Order: sequence, then C-alpha cells, then structure tokens
Amino acid sequence: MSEWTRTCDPSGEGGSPAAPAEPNPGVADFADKCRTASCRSCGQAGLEPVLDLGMMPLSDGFVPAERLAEPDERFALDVAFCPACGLMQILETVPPEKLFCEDYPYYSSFSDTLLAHSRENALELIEGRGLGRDSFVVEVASNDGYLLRNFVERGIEVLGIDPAEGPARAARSRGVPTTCAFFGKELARSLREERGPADVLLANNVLAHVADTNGFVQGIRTLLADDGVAVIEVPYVRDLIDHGEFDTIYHEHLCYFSVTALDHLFRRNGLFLNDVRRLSIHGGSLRLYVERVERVGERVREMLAAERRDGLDQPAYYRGFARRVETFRGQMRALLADLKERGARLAAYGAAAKGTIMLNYIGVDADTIEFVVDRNVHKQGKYVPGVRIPIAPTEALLERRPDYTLILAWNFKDEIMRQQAAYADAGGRFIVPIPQPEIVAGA
Ligand code: DWN
Repeated sequence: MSEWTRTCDPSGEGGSPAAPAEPNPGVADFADKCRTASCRSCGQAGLEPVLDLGMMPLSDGFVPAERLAEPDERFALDVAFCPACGLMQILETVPPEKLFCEDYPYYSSFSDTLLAHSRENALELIEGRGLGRDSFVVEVASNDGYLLRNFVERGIEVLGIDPAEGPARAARSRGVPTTCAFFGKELARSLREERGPADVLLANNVLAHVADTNGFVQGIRTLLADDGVAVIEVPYVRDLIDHGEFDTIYHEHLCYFSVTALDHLFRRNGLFLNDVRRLSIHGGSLRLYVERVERVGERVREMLAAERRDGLDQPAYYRGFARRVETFRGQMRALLADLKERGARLAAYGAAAKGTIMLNYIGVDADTIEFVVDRNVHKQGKYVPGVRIPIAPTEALLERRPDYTLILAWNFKDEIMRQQAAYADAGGRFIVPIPQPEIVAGA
C-alpha cells in the first residue's frame, strides 16, 4: 500500500458488517490526479498526494426519513499539498449551492463553548478598538448571529452575511441584520458603495470553505476600511496533522491552512497578516488579524520561522499522515468490535460534519452504533449520511442507556461530558476517538 493512499477494505480488521465508503480508483489514478491538479491559492500545477479518503457523502447532508430509499450523493475526498505555496487542499470542488443549501443544518449556537469563545473575541475587539455607535462591523458566514449579537447588544451597527437561509432567519430573529448571500468581490463592492467600509470584518470558519479563495480575499480587501482589521479564524493544519484530525477533512473544507500558506494568500491579494493567535477551538485553530497596511508582528514571524524549521512548507511533513489515519481506522474498528463482542451496546454523541466522515471512514453502521444524539433540533429525526444511523435528542442517552457513547464532536468533549454527567453516573462510558481512541469515565 503506498505511503499516502489507502482504499477502504470492507473486510477490514473485524467489526460489524461495514457500510464503508466506496474506494477510489487505484494509487496511480490518485497520484496522477494530484500531479495534473493546480493549487487553489497560487495556481501552481503539480500537487503532492497526501490522503485519499475514498468516495464520501456530503458531511452535513443529513438524510430525512422520507429520503432513506435514495442513495447518498458521494464525491471523491482526496487531499493534496502544494509545494509552491504550502497549502494543503482537497481536489474536488462540490458546488456551494449543494453544500450550503436552504436546509443547511449547522447552527453555531448549539455549543456553549463556542458561544463563550465568540463573546470573548467580540468584547476584546470592542474594547481594544474602541468600537461604538459610529462603527460598522460585518461578519461573513454569520450563521445564526452567535457572534454579531455581542456587538448588537452594545449598539454597534452590524451586518451578517450568510448563504444558508435557516441560520440567517434565526439571526434576524435575534435582532442581527443578515443578508442571505455568498460573499465575494461583487457583494463587497456593492456593500461598500451602499453602507461604507467595515471597521471590523469577521470571518470565522469560512475562508477554508470558498471555491474562489483569491476572490474571497479580494472581497475582504474591498470592504475593509483603510484602518480596519479583518479578524479571521481557520482550523490550523499543524493541529490537524499532529493530532490526527482526519475527520475534519470534508467537502465543505477546501483548504487546510498553515501560517505560511496564509501569508502567501493575503500578500498576493494586497493584504497583510500582521498578527496571529493559536486557539484550542475546533481541535486547534488560528485567529488571524489582517490589514491593508503592512506591520507584521513578532508572533507571525515566529510562527513562520517555526513552520520552516518543522517543515510545514514541505511535502515530507504530510507524507506519513495517511498511514497514521489507516492505523487509526484499524484501532477504532478493533475497539468497537471488541466491545460489541462482549455484548456492549454503543451509541454516539454529536451529529457533526466530522462525525459523518468518522463513521463512514471506519465503516460502522446502525448494527454497531445504534443511534447518534444531538442537541440540534434541525438534525434530530434524520440519519447520518452514508451509514444511515438515526439521530435522536440527547435525552436518549439516559432513556436507552447504551454502555458506551462515542463522542464524534470530540472538540467539545469536556462540555459534552459535563452535560452528560447523569449518564456517566448511571454507569455510561465515553469513547473519545481523537487524538487516540480512549475510553473515559466522564468529565
Ligand atoms: O467548519 C465548520 C465547523 C466549524 O462546524 C462547519 N463547516 C461545520 C461544522 O462542523 P461540525 O458539524 O463538525 O461542527 P461541531 O460544532 O463540532 O458539531 C458539533 C455537533 O454537536 C453539532 O451538531 C452540535 C452538537 N452538540 C450537541 O449536541 N451538544 C454540540 C455540543 C457542544 C453539545 O453540547
């Protein structure tokens, strides 16, 4: 088996009859596909193969009961690296209308951890930049108003932009003015003409999601005031690789950023990454402070130097990842099969996008994981795409008492285990899969 490619082997390492992702064509096709592909950021042809996750369903494509007879649309999910600008990226671009459609199910406000994290960011910006009634704050991918509401509470003029009608409607009901649209150069131009420039432009977990990466960044520059700041959060590729967070690779995430790749991207489009923070949210993220003027701070220089030292700008850093992911798959299948053989009943917590990838990649279905629980009412009653495991309210853990619960939203494991203390007190146990499969008694 080549160092970067694996195909799903349904016979696998034991475990229940799998509902595996269908394997991609062979190694040569994948390597050829990478060599003929061009980088999303710099356009350079000739990418390095990193990981082939096979044919996967759309991670947020939760299936309503009435559509169970229909097959899931699947798309190749293969990851490559650009040696010219250092960007890790997927090769397939699924049309955004398919991903962020009217019934897009992701709502940020279902996580108290994320709400607290967002509030801290907003208050720091309000105080630090002296924002007030004459300021204008724009958020791209504003979802359900989870972040902008902190500015609205202080009488600051805001505008949310989000293409998903459901979350946009929820934001408006919270008093956050929201435009339901995809952000890009054109919208940035018309907004600047109509509303003036943004003093602060927020863009959390969206830069990695857009097909026209350069156009999106040009849109940020167009809308940003000359003395404004864009505050952008993205998952950090170093955390993904170092902690084996392969399940955060899905079709919504086209790019996986290092500081090196980000620096190239912003400079190419007339912006400057002047400050950066590492965050623990979402398994490890970066908060970027980007401006129209160049005044690069020490933290950026230090992270660029550390990435050069550790080789994040070289293909070798990414090469062993596929083998580690394949080893993880064997460990998880063996653990779940062993628990099942001993008569244990298993469930999961968090109908997360990453959960779809995790369950489809390790190849377990409802014969192994009876149900998944989630607080998000828009997901309850539906089924995880591909493996078709039913999604129930979180109360089901205490009502149905599975012996073990696999935490698919492992990035919120502490919040979830605190919340489910009664289930743990009643003898329930948690399985935390990332960075290594581990059975935990509770928070
Ligand atoms: O980039 C993205 C990240 C930021 O969020 C989006 N493209 C999609 C989404 O990815 P995800 O679905 O993996 O995100 P989460 O926030 O890790 O998903 C957590 C899931 O768990 C949600 O469905 C909400 C649910 N949850 C819950 O039921 N009870 C979460 C918490 C904290 C809880 O207490």
